[in-house]
Amino acid sequence: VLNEDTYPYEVIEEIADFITKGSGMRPRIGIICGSGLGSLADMIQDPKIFEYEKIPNFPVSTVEGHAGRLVVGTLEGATVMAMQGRFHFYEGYPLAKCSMPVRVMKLCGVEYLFATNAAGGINPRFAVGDIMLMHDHVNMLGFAGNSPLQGPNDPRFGPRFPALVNSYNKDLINKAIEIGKAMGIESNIHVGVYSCLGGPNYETIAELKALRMMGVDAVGMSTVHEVITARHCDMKVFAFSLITNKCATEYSDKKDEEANHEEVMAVAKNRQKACCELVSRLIREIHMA
Ligand code: NOS
Repeated sequence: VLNEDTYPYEVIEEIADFITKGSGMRPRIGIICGSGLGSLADMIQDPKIFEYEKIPNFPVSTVEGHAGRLVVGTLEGATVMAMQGRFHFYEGYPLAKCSMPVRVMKLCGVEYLFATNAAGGINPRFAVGDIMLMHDHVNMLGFAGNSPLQGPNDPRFGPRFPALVNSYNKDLINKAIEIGKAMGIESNIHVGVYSCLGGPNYETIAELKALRMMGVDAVGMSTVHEVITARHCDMKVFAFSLITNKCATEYSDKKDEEANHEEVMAVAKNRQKACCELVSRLIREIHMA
């Protein structure tokens, strides 16, 4: 019987086999769709769909705006698998469980992880609807002694003490900047630092001020544990935040400065076309290279 919260190599292998056999594919690129960005997976051609509840030993996602299925197929000629619905710490799952699907991707053959998220903009230069290409992160959960890599290390995935400098692939960031120019949205594209908090509550003003002082540009409740897991097993990582709201870093009585999930979803819906184009063009470049 599987202990709910530990996923031995053999179990991950079983899940990966289920997906590669069921789809007849070994995908090369893995995509994680952020809140409201599920349409990234809708671009996939000849999709084979696996509902999370039908995948043996897979968690189910509980967040509004996340469908809860894996979509395997081709995009711009490349074989891809996309998670429509990710797992967050605030759902009550341990981090290792939240990022377990990244290991499934690895054993399915994935070399590149594309992680996307909706995030609050802390950098005052960011506007709602902008895209921030992640070039680094501050792992607040890690500061607090939590990591998806806690517990016994299985060297078949990676080393006990993985380095995380240069986690965000520079070539892919540069390519994405060029694509942004070609799309005519360069003024809406930034490069910055993301931080993940546990959630589900949004941040206080004092917390946002503190994050700003630490050099954080955008804040959310996801992605970092997935990136750590992906780097541990030596995947190339590309990640971006869609800025769905501006975080107030000064005290004010204005109600409209409070973050809320409806706004997050609405902005994501509005901007998903640009996000889809960025992702598909970048995948095309990887596939052609
Ligand atoms: N999200 C945010 N998380 C923290 N702070 C923010 O300002 C923010 N904006 C978007 C909640 O709406 C969902 O969207 C992200 C979080 O990751 C969360 O999953």
